[in-house]
Amino acid sequence: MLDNRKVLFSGMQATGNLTLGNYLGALKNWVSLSDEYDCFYCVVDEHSITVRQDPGVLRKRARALLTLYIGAGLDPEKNCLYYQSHVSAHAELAWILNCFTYMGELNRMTQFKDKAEKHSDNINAGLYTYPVLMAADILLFQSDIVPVGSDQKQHIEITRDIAERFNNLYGDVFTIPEPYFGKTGARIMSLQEPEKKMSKSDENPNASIYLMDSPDDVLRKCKRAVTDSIGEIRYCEEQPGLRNLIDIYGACMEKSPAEVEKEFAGKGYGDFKLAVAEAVNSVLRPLHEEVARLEKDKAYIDSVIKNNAERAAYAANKTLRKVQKKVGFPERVR
Ligand code: ATP
Ligand code: LTN
Repeated sequence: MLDNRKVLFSGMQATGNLTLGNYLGALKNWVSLSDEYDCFYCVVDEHSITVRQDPGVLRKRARALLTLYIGAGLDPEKNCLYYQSHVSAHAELAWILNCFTYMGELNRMTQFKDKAEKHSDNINAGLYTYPVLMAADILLFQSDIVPVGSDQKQHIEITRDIAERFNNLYGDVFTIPEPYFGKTGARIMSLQEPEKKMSKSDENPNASIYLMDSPDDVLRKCKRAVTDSIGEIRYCEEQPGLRNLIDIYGACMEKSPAEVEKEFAGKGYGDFKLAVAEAVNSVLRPLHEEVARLEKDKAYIDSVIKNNAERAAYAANKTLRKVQKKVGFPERVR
């Protein structure tokens, strides 16, 4: 790109339907940071196949996710929005970085442990080396910051460790990235089990609010959200369900937990849940309208996919070539 703004990279998997947690923990921050940085927002479809996918469904979801990026407010003229699988440098750098990552480091990754438990019939090597591909994503673009939800903290730390190890051996090849966790919404919890994060792969449909849920679905799920028998709207550890609803309301309405407590002092849970549903719907309504409009414009989305993949490949190949040279691969004959 033309200027010397700092670089931002982030990505989301095209698995399952996106939840409010993905929006408040990631996408919303992406939009607010997009003016300040030179941004690459990737649909990480290569990460998705670490868990078995139906090919047709994956293809559809990847496109829906890219459309959602634009619908949420990321301008594809200003931000590079693309599919990971369209830029072969991701997989190529991941291979090299695999050779600079220790099994001991990967053994410590909690996401691997969680996913291996969940998919015990398919504990594949890709699932195990998932963080190395993620490191390649980030390091390819010499990224300065990576906005993610707090569940990705460990993956950013291993990325930094791999980059530092490589730089110590070969000189300053990679920029060391910093994670960025938003002020609110960094960890939205399940509506049914508020000690677990809201996840798009949760089997209980009442546990998660999906970004494409209708206003009625949102209202029903908020009404059913697990709370407690204390009866006071307070932001504290002993009331995890309520605390989560306060986080959701606060993130949607741009208010701090203290402001929310004050606004609802003396009110009952029923009234508060209605207000949470309305706040969520006020965020989802414009998103639904924009996505519906974009879905009709197939040629436009196709042109974004093509142009942005070329832009991303150009930037990524610069780093890849440098790395290949550093590790001793023979130069290309022109
Ligand atoms: P899964 O639950 O299927 O593993 P996921 O919902 O975590 O997937 P990802 O594509 O892995 O989805 O994550 C996309 C982004 O959304 C990441 O930055 C992640 O940190 C963030 N994120 C996911 N769930 C939440 C949540 N409950 N609260 C806040 N941020 C979240
Ligand atoms: N593991 C991430 C998705 C992801 C990502 C990335 C996020 C893959 N590559 C690079 C930031 C930067 C997750 O959100 N679960």
